[in-house]
Amino acid sequence: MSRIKSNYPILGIGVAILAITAAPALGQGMMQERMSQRFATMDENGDGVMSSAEHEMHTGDMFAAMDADDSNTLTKEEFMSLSMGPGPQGSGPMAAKRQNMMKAKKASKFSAMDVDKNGVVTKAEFDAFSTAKFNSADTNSDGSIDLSEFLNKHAKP
Ligand SMILES: [Ca+2]
Ligand SMILES: [Ca+2]
Ligand SMILES: [Ca+2]
Repeated sequence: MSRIKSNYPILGIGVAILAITAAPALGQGMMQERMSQRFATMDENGDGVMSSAEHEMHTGDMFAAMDADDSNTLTKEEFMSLSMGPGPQGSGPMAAKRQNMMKAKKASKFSAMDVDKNGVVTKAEFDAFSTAKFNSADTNSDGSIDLSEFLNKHAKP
């Protein structure tokens, strides 16, 4: 029994070292894990691929969720207010920097979607953008997005 007991501290150090060296890879793995989960929720029928119909359904839901006043158009405020806030990345200067980057990215995405630059994104503009995104993610052009295509698009290191 005493032998097993004395082995524990060594095991503990080993795990600690492993945790430190694996940390950067872990962050990426967590991202992939999150994206895999997101993919699974979008794959409604669970056949392992996201069809364009499933994608449309999902983006339609997203649009409806953002369109707070049901006007069938998105203002920049509506778009920016989605999934903002502290989030899982925590607080502190690094998190704030990351949030600002995300904000800037979202703002540029909004203007990319607002093709006619009238300050609002209509459902048609949103759909056109989503379809273009779907097609660019579908690298083998089989009309659906499998997990590897999805990860390639969303979880690049
Ligand atoms: Ca599916
Ligand atoms: Ca517009
Ligand atoms: Ca595909």
